[in-house]
Amino acid sequence: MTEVAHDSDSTHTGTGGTADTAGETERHGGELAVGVARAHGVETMFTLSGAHVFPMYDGAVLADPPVRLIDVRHEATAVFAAEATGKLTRKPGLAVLTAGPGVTNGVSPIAQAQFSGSPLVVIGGRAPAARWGTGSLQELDHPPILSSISKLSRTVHQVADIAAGVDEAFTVAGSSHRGPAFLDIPMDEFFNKASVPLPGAPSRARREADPDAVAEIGALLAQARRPVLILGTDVWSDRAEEAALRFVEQVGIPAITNGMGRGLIPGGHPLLVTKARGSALGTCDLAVVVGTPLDFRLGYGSFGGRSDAPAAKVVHIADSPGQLAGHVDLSGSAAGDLTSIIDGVQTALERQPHKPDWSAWVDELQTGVASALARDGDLLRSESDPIHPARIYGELLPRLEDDAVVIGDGGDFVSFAGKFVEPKRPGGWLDPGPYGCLGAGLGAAMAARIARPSSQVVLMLGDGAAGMSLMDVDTLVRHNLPVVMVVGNNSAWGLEKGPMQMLYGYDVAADLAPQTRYDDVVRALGGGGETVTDPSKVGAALDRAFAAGTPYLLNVITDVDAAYPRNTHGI
Ligand SMILES: Cc1ncc(C[n+]2csc(CCOP(=O)(O)OP(=O)(O)O)c2C)c(N)n1
Ligand SMILES: [Mg+2]
Repeated sequence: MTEVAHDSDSTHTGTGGTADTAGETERHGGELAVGVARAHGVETMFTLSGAHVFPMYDGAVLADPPVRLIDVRHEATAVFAAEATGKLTRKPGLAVLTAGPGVTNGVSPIAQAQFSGSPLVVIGGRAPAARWGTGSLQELDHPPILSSISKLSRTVHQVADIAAGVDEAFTVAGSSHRGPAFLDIPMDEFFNKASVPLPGAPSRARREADPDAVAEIGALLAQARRPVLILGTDVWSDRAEEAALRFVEQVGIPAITNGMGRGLIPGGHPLLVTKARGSALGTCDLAVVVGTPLDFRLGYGSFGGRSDAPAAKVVHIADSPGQLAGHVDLSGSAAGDLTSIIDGVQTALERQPHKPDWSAWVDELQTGVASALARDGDLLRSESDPIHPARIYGELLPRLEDDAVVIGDGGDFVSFAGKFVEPKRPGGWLDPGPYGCLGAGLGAAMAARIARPSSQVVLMLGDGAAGMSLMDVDTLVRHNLPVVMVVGNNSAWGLEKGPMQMLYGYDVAADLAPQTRYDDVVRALGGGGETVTDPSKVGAALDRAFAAGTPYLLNVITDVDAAYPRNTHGI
């Protein structure tokens, strides 16, 4: 890509550039940025208005076809929506934030994208370069604020560099290990025009792992008597879903899924043992962990040791070397394209002289799965009044289609979702991830409605979490994005109330107003909804929500004492 011309004196006309210099059309900064974003697959821009970024809007309007603009009520929602778009489509989502407070309102979701490895590009406005240092409105140097929570964080100083800068941001965000990239562009340069060629469609380079390391993992598996495979978010992000299912079925290894890995092995599959997770992880002799960090969600990478079992060997497979655990004594590891690694491990295992037979181990775990299902069944059918949160899932599960997108935003209420919902397909489960940031819900729901236009979209909200983004129902209504929202309304920050009680014998700052009518909030904003207090009425209310064709919120009053039976708090 070469820089051809730079018109630093031109002003924004609203009609787009038409002059042709050295064979290139002259375009303003917004047109250039949007043109590059489009080449990287962007169809939607999530934003909240501010003059610093007007050129991005003009660029979106002028694009052919135009880029869809979703204008939200809080910048956090815009970035959560772009992040969820990245998770669902596996291409970077785009959020555009105005200078200063617009950018700082986006900080938490950018951190979430960094923690979850979500491909995301955020373009910020910036006070004009020509006035820098003189105290113009919202004159804040953003990149230092974002540098610790993004893969790339920098200012593009000249209009002629915008196309290359935006291309780099999308390439970095969309390459393993995926994550957020942030650029800000001074307002005067954004409105200026330049004649530069736009880059072509991006290509995806495969990163091959060390073949000896891959073969070694095959040999370790051949020796294992009680192995377990754990499949996480990056298996989905790295498009290794077919290899993962093929591997599990052809070698007969029991598997557990987490994060966006849920659904890689469909709910009900004979080799899926997530419901016997405690015994699988506690009594295995080899844990092969693919595409997820060995963090608090996986006992920091310590497996085995339960019921007198010895500590298990651990193998970590990641999409890039920087993701491999440094705090665990690994028996094997490989980093690179996950499809190649999984296929390579299978080939290496099949070449071993000894063919392991893990069917007795799978049967043992499936016995555990069957007892867990029986215990779950009692809770899912609970007639308790006030309603047990599990009853809501008991009514939801039979109504979910295979391609449904289920989103969790909350504490205990979402932990129950994790326990009960076993998706049939990958890529349809959005949870808070290791950053655990409340407030992602409305953004994720609008992203899901756009990315999966014909799928059910169900947002499970704690009442506390609901308060962080519910105003963005207004955005769902204005943009005609019908989703089903279910609030588990226990009138409390439940996940904090229980632990504070446990530690101190009392709690403060954990109660919310009793039985708030969150459905009325949605109705006031132009959607629909109802409050449910009787367990036998949850199912019919869900049917009305799915049939509504508008954003619809079920406000289900639940039992605050029905806390999630938690044995880890992530610390
Ligand atoms: C932005 C943010 N603030 C605070 C927390 C701490 N926190 C974690 S869970 C939780 C309670 C959530 O309450 P609610 O959404 O009502 O769900 P419940 O646990 O009651 O089901 C809180 C406050 C957080 N994770 N994220
Ligand atoms: Mg609550």
